[in-house]
Amino acid sequence: MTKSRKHEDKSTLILTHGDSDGVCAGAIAKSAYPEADVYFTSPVGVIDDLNIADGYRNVIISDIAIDEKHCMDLFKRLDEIASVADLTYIDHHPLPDRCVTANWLHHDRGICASELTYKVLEDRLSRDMRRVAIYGAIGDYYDSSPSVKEWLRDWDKRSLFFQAGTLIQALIYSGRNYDFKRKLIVPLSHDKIPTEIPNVLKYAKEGASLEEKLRIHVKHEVKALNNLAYVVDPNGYMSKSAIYAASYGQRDVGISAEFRHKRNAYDMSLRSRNSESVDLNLLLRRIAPLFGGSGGGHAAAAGARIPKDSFNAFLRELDKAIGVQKHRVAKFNEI
Ligand SMILES: [Mn+2]
Repeated sequence: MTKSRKHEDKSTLILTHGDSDGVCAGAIAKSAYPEADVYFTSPVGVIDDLNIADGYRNVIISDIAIDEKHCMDLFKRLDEIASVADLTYIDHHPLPDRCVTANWLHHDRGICASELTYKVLEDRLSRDMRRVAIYGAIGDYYDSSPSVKEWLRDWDKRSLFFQAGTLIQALIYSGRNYDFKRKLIVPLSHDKIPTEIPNVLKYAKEGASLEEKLRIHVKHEVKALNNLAYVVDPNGYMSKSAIYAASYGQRDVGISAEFRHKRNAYDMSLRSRNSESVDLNLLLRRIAPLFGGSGGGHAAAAGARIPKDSFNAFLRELDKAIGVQKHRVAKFNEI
């Protein structure tokens, strides 16, 4: 009995993203299926990584955006898997227009992957795992959803924010250290508080001190156009640099750009502090291709890659388009 049960549990595979929302979503899924194998993947890597799904009877994928370029191939592969196994694909990133819906797809743009994973697997979960979902929500800036606000009332939010901030800072510091992330999933799936998990406090402290150096660097190096502020080669966390570029440049949109020699292009992280008026995903999907690049993501947080020679022209065009978008929303609100 025990043996066959174990065999049944062994047949679950979880593929998730390596950021804090992805790790929390993975831990929640692991809590629902304790014997599951957990691997980290990415929007670009997921098709190849799905090769390991062969032989599993239950496959859960969380927080992996469906990439525009590969969405048809990915859907085909996922349909194949769904025909021989139970497939649950949980995501909250914008879907490419060409994507049709499927019965294995659980999609909601309004909440983070951790909250959605908790909701999809709720029958198998302890109610306390809501706390892990809240960590993920804070990590992805999705903590003002109705459920997260309600769930927060069950906790002392000062203690919870301390745990969430510590976990998120440690995960950002750990970068591509997937060994650390894999080891973290197990205690997190048991709802162990992050400060009790090995190395979490140490990494969080290192991360905080690096971030402080970066903040001061961005403060001195930031440049501003009319609607956006940017910093080039901040040599540190890209997303945090973008946040500090917006705050010290005093603009709605902050950008950090890093030159990639291999690609002769700039990789960018963008943040909008006014995502109701300025939707970065919409802007980038339209403008980046005009400059031979690509881009997209969320309304408030996005990424882009632009060839070196078009970088300055791209920034000016984006700056102009942000102004137009803001103006339109302001006009609409007047009516
Ligand atoms: Mn996410």
